[in-house]
Amino acid sequence: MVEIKEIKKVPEIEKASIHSHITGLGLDEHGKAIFKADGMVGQEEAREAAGLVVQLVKQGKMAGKGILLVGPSGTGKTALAVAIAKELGEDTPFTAINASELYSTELKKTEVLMQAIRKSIGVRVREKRLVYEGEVKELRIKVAKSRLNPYVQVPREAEITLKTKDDEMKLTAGESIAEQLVRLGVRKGDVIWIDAETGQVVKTGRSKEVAKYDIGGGGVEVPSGPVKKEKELTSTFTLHDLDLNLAARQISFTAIFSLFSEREISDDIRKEVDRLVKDMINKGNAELIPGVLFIDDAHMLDIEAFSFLTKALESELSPILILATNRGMTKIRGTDIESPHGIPLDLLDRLLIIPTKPYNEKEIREIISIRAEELNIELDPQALDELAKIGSQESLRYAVQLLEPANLIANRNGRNVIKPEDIKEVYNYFADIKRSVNYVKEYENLLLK
Ligand code: CUU
Repeated sequence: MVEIKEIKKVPEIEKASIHSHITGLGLDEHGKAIFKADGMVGQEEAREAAGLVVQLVKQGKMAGKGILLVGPSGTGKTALAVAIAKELGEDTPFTAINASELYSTELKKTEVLMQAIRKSIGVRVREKRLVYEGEVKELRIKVAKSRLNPYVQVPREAEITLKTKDDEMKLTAGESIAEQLVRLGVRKGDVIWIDAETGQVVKTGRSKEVAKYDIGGGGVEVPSGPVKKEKELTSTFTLHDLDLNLAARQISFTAIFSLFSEREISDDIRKEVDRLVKDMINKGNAELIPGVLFIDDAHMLDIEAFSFLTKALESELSPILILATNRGMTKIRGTDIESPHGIPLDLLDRLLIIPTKPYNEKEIREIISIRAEELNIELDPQALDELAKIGSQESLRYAVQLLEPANLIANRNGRNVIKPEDIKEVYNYFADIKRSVNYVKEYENLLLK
């Protein structure tokens, strides 16, 4: 039986996204916004402006420039940034951070920014790899209880019988391959490739998952097994993935490292990765994909962060920078200087500003209905009206947030369709910001004692 060597990937915690319904800007062939398309609703002018930005990016005319989205909270600033990334292509990296994240970690703020920038630059690699190829004839995943949560079972080991052209081959593989097989939903009859060096699994056929390419490859023994062949694989990584991979190699405590992924990456590692990537590009084996870095609440950035970003915009390796804010004139953090949106003028000069406007009830109704569909939640039309009203009186985000608890209540009442009374019930359970502030005011004397 062949043992596959494997390299553990640094785990990423997938955030359940409230923007998962957005697949693009929803523009027609003349760049005009369709009222409801690609998961986007209304906000026509901003979407059309964003469409122009996408065109400029594609023509290489956004170098050294960025975008500033200005508008009240819940007016789709994040949604627009997501849509721009989607328009730029399927594997365009998208990173969203809140400016306050810079100040809430052990890491230096410029390090947080640097990591965010490198997460937003993709490298598409084409490479000939030695792979095991075959149709899955039998697959057994052994599971164990998770250490973190004993009620959850996690894949521990996999035994795969691959039917190859003229043979059958049994492979045993450890945890990370077992995990990948589960994640890719590999079933009997699928054709898969397993990288003979890194143990990364690629499934072909039903899903078009990309391969994971492992940089360097140094020190990994290729097991001598039967059917191995050379295959050209394309995979996309971010520069940050490659930094982490190389860093993990160097300390060679991959497992321990993965527990502490919040870690400073040395300049040496970044330089080495840049060198490797440039080398691959020169050889025609890789290309860069500039992605989108979205920074929300940009007025919370301080003067140092702004100068770091201004410099980053000028460098040859820069993502598309999209800042967002809901502030007008305010002090630039770390100074006594007032500036529009709290952003220094030299950076403002490089930003194209796109305003976003509050939604009307009809638009809110459509957005809520798209979210409900995305979450597989059914609302009766009156409940949707009720929620749209709440959305326009309180806030869109509050209304969207009520969907899941309202669904729970409907289920408890033996229904799988949300009725207006369920909406009323959750509305009473959970306060919107206005009511919670009033509540505190009302009981100020008691609460502050
Ligand atoms: N079409 N869905 C939309 C949408 C539109 C917003 O977080 P968010 O982007 O607002 P901001 O960053 O300005 O605070 O919007 C809140 C939610 C999440 C988003 O995907 C959805 O509403 N949304 N505008 C479809 N035009």
